[in-house]
Amino acid sequence: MDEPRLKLAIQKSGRLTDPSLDLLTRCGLKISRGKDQLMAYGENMPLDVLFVRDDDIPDLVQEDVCDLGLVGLNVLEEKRLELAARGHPARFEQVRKLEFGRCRLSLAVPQGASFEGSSSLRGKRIATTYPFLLERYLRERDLHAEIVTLSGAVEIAPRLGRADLICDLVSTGSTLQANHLREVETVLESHAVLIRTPLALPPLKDEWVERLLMRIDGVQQVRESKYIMLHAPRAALAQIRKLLPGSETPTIIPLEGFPDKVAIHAVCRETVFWETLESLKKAGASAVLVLPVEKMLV
Ligand code: PRT
Ligand code: ZN
Repeated sequence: MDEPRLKLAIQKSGRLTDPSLDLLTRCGLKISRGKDQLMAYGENMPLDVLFVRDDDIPDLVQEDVCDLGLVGLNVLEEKRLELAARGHPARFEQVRKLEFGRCRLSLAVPQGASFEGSSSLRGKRIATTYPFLLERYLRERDLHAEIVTLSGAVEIAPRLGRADLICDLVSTGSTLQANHLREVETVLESHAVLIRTPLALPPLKDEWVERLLMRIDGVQQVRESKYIMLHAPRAALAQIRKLLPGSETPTIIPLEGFPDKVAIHAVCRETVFWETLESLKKAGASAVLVLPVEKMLV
């Protein structure tokens, strides 16, 4: 019998596509994908990738067409609230928070318009493509406002007279600025997430989900990590250990012929800045080497 294959949905073409493919490649997946193909076959794992619109990803897991999906938290939470409003429980679970696709769903008012906290929203018309997230935000604050649901181009709604303010995704803020809008409140902090079906999977599929999760953890851990090697006077050991960013248990090695000195090897899980190296040197460190970490399994 053929080995059962996992199906993972990712965005076909958009902001999440490249970082999603990059994550999968770093996890060791090799896929063959023809141009415009909707599905790619995993050559070295029993995992196939489906390329779809991001809005369809939660539905594909919900309907058990896919076992896994990579999608923005904004899309996921909007879908969860929409399902709840229709009396359906969500059939997807968030299993990992990912380090890409960062943005925020924010309220923004026309520059020059006054805004004194969320009570200023009372009775206003707010344009958005996220009506359920906005409705929850207003309900939690006991505010009544009119939600104008649009399918796109939200940022021009105030200028067209369709709304008083907007609720839209922001990353750098340049789109708001170009449209003379001012960000005033955050409704949701978002990032990409990995979701899976809550249904039990056959053992072989389950095993591959676990392996994929472990690899994703490894990939995310090494991103900032560096391997640092240096020589230090024994007397400065305590001080130098304190200077190593995000390192728990460095390896201390005696140096042949130098009883007063040791070599220190450590994995630093935070960025190692030039300032850190300068402080290490001041504390007596020499022969400092900082190396990238390619893979990590803890
Ligand atoms: O075709 P499909 O439906 O798949 O794509 P899409 O057009 O719906 O999505 P896409 O590719 O624009 O975004 C996919 C996901 O990326 C979103 O659901 C978010 O989770 C995440 N993301 C991260 C963003 C942004 N940053 C972002 N800046 N999604 C959209 N934007 C838009 C925003 O709507 C606004 O128009 O970019 C503009 C603002 O950007 P700044 O940098 O000017 O603030
Ligand atoms: Zn979309």
